Amino acid sequence: MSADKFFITTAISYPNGRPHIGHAYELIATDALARFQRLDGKDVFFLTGTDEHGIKMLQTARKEGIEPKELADRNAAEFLRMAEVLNASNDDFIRTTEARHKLACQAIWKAMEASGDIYKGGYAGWYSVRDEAYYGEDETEVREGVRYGPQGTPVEWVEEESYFFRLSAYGDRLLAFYGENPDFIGPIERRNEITSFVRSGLKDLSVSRTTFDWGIPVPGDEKHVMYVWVDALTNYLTATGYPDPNAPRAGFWPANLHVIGKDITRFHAIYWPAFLMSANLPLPGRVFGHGFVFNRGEKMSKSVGNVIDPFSLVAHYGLDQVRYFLLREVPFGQDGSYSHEAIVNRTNADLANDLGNLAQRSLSMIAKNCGGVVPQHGAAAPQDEAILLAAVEALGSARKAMGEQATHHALASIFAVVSEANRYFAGEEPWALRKTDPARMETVLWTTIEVVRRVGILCQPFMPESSAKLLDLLAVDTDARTFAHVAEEHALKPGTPLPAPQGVFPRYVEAAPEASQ
Ligand code: ME8
Repeated sequence: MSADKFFITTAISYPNGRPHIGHAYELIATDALARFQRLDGKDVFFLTGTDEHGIKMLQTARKEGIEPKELADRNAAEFLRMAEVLNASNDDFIRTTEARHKLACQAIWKAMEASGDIYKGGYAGWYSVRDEAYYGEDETEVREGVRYGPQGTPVEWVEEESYFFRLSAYGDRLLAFYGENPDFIGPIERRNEITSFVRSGLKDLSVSRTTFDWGIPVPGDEKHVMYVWVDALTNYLTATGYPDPNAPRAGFWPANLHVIGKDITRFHAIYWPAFLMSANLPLPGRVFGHGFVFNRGEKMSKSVGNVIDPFSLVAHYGLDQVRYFLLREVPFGQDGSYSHEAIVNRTNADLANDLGNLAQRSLSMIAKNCGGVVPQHGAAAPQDEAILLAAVEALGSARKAMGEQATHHALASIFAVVSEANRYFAGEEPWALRKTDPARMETVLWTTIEVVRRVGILCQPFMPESSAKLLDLLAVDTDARTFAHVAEEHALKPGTPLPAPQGVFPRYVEAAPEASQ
């Protein structure tokens, strides 16, 4: 039997600038979700990429005096590099200027047209260049002589010939769909916002532009280019090989989960399902709108420079430290902020002290007292059984949490076991047992490193590189690291030689203040 398919996506980023911490945050979280499903036995397709058309790209390029494609090439390379630096496990990286994407966009357009949902009209309205969206007069307000849209960006009156999508016809169908699929939009706050927006009535949507040509031509009427959101949303289909039903990845549609930021929920939870309904295509399983991360403006080390840059953040604190911090500290779905103190605290308290020390102390005792091999274990005492069981049960809790995109809860369950294992280790005092009861010492050490093995497997989606190092120290085969291997029958075998112990989670040490001149 083939494994269940799981198609997960990030939003595709605008490459009109370099990647920032928000992009890194979304990619890291989606990567953890993708890795989790892979380790849980799913056949995962994880997609990310760049959204390269539209007026914003054109305007930035003009300002720099270059062609938009040149701007896209330059910055897309930075987004690709970010995916590498963040150790993202994406299976594909889509750029909307690729030929495969033009095919898909024109195909979905024709399918919507064939359903009678595309018509030509004239458009006049309040347009925000920044949001690339038209707003109704009632959604705008004038402050100090300037009119602003609902996102706080300036709007201007624009009139053009335009194709429209009959979005107004989809309100009832969307509401029925949300009703039947209560998990379609998460978290719940987003669902409520979207539902009440749809209830208040939908207007037809202008879906083409004639004022510029940096986009995908409308089939049959090439002086129009598609509205950038029709183009952008279709990327998810393009990557599955649409419209070719026999493409190798065709079976991945519909997507299971679109991970996006909360500011673009409307596009993903209203427009996208309406386009798909119109094109007679199946709808994605879930759209999750995460919160925003902000820099609270804490003073950072001078040598770091601008820490909002994800590259310097990773270079300074370490990749897995940044990944752990973002996934543990910020409840996924809510806004969060990061600060030097908070990252250092998580790095030192949870990683270096709790997990790192537990592994280091137990493994160095084994190196010294048990001949550097996995120790023997006698009959398990109730406290041994309890901690071993807790490590298995953490998988269930983490699975439930990750099913709801609650990365912070998943990590909390895993690290609760780490804390408990530290209490167990301290309470059993294996160093004292060395003289009084060496057999019991071995059992305690075995139990401890077996818990570390289980925890190490569970930590892989969040901290892939450090978890791999931890599992290497326990001589766990690389093909014995899936979630199925958390189970007792895959426990460490006494007598297995272990490599020399090494620290996996270094403490963050503050640099000495720079000498003032
Ligand atoms: O919106 N914190 O692109 P984008 C967290 N091209 N997430 C943030 C963030 C922050 N400070 N700033 C942005 C677009 N994001 C479109 C998407 S999808 C078919 C097209 C998130 O580069 C943002 O919410 O502005 C979005 O999910 C992603 O980063 C890309 O943002």
